[in-house]
Amino acid sequence: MGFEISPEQVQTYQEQGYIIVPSLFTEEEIEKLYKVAMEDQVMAQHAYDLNDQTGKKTKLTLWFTPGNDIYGLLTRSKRIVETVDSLMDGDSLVCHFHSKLMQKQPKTGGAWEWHQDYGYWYKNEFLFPEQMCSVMVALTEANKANGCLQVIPGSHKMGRIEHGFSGEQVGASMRYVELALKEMPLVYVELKPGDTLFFHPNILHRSEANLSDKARWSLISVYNRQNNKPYNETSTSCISPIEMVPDDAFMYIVPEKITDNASFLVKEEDVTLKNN
Ligand SMILES: O=C(O)CCC(=O)C(=O)O
Repeated sequence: MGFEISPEQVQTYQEQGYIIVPSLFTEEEIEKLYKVAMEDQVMAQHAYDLNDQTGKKTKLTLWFTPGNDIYGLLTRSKRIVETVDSLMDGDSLVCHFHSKLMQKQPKTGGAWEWHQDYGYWYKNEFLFPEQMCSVMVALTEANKANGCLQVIPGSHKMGRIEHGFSGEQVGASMRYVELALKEMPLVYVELKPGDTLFFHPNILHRSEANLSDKARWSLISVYNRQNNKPYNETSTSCISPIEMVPDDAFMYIVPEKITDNASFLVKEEDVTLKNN
């Protein structure tokens, strides 16, 4: 155990807008997390459906404050916090904006339209996207058949693209997505459980519906620097420094159950999810 990002990986992130760290979490760790997540009544109570344009639904639960529960121990783990610290611009302390448990169910799990995460967070009035980073930990296998993430490597260098509403989601201007695809490839991010994707707020990405008979679950956490204060966000988690925990805390600490102290997002009816 123990992971330290290499200078080559930092350079790849800067050039491509993402890196995949294979097996950042062990099979045993992921089995433990996935089992808790599947049986977690609190997660289920706070889950909501996000409709894609065809009415297919992605189930997700979003919260702001990472605690001593199993999810918090993962998002606060040294191997993730130090990695995002190396990838993000700036030097103020690393904070946690929010985490989402993404539950893309077999046959019904919906698509995500092309977007940049900063297409959402711009609306929260964060000023410095380079001081933010998203991390996706695969809890199940993610592949083409079950609607894995697709990215356009290098597209983060285009800067922020205009976004409009796309059903209940925010979608990037398709004109710019089409132009991006003339210049850059489309890559399917296939992951094994425990593989972890670090991606830039301006990389264009999407996913297709899960038409397979296998679920695709992942945990996506977003990090921010303390000095990158949003001017349109009520949660203060994104400017509250993370209390980092050692990598093995995840296995040796008996985690608490997640509670309402995590500050779950409640989906407002008819309002596109500004926090994505
Ligand atoms: O996991 C997915 O299918 C898409 C998630 C995504 O695009 C996001 O959270 O920004």
